[in-house]
Amino acid sequence: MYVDEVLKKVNARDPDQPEFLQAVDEVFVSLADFIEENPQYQKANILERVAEPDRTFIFRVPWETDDGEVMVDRGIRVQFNNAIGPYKGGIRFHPSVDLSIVKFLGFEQIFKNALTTLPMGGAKGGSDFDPKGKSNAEVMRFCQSFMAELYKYIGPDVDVPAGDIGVGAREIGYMFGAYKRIRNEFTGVLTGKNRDWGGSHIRPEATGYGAVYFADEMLKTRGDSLDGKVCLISGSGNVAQYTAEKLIQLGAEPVTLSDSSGFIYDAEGVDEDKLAFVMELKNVRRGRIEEYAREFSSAKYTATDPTLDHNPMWAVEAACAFPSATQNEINGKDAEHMVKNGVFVISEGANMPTTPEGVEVFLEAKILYGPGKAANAGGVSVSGLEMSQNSLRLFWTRQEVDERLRGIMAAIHEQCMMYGYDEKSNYTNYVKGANVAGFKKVADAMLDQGLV
Ligand code: NDP
Ligand code: 2IT
Repeated sequence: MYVDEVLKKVNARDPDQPEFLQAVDEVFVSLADFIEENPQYQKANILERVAEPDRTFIFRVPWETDDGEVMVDRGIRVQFNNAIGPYKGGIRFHPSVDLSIVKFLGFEQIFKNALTTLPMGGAKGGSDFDPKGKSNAEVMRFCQSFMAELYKYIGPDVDVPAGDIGVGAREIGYMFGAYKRIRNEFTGVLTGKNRDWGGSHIRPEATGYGAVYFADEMLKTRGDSLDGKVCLISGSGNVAQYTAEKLIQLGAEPVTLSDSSGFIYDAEGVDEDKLAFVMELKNVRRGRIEEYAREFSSAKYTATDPTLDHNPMWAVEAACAFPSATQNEINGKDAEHMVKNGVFVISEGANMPTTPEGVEVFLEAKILYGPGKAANAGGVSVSGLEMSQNSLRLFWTRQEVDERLRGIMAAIHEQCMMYGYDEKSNYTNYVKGANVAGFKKVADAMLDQGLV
């Protein structure tokens, strides 16, 4: 079969890129029926073309520590596909970043961006630089060195990066300053900028808010709502924080948060005041989530145990889960624990947080499972709205952007239903729905534009 043949070729070409191959496999397998029913895609060999990036840049990033030590990190930008708009996607700074990670994220971004209804192609970038424990001056020097090379490949109509793990407002500020100086132009070349100098209202909140709006849309199909629901959240960074904020506003009760060292379980729930503590802890002092349990006696901290074959956080009794840390943080065993302990709504704030075995468990249990490329598309959507505002040279109000974000998440949900709903079983497979809807838009654009 065509899908299997292409998968074999992609696997043979990059056998050392497990995350990338995992992402491609998930998308292609769920496209199999659609491709068979629509032979025009096979005829133009769209699958093989869409799995190969337009181009990849890998570059050296030298910088100096405060002590004068010379460091060398690696920078990567993968421009994957620009069939429906300029390349768009975040930049990740984390020691685990390599070509496989950036390609998996860039590949996902193609279809995610297509779902947003906005004109954006797919890209991703990053570095194995670890911002943890670095001074502001060190982070600034790194960002300036990173941009001294990246500026050659990006531009407001070419490729517009943004944040991801380890890249927030601070890093975007330093990178924007460096780009502006080198190019002597003030343009919307990056999104996630501070609002005083070109950023959009709601961009910091967008991924978390969007993931909650998506969960709300899924619940509505069962005549249910988030009100009163106990929720698990992993991570404690940008996405986790604003997921918690919106959940609290909607009357739900987040009970967990985590970082790479461990997780907290707060039986009384994370409320507004406790969340303010987390934001100060993580965004200003850049401390560890363990401190939460020292501050609030209602909470218990559990350190990460690498010898376990599961994460006990996912075994906490709850109705909803918002994985918001990193890829493959939920394995098959975790997924089984979740389903057994009451979780029936999963809205993925992170990119590919569930392993293929875990996804299988969720789909078989026929619960409301919203995969990352649909559920976390709110972030890049408001990035798209930031680009629009930059082009218009004006700012929309907070309320206007939030309404647009709500509308976009509802539109994404509708697209998932269109291609994922099965009348016979009365069940929506959001994985299939998101993949087919995102793919169709990109593939049709590729057909229109010829063999390029
Ligand atoms: P942040 O850097 O703000 O926060 C990341 C959080 O996840 C931290 O709590 C971090 O803990 C934890 N984490 C990161 N890597 C690991 C790891 N290998 N193991 C365990 N925990 C880890 O990033 P974001 O909140 O922006 O991103 C979180 C997820 O959401 C990512 O998957 C990202 O790709 C995705 N995403 C982000 C968007 C955005 O707009 N920012 C948009 C769409 C998706 P620690 O501090 O210990 O590392
Ligand atoms: O994974 C993602 O969608 C992001 N990190 C946000 C990308 C963006 O361009 O806003």
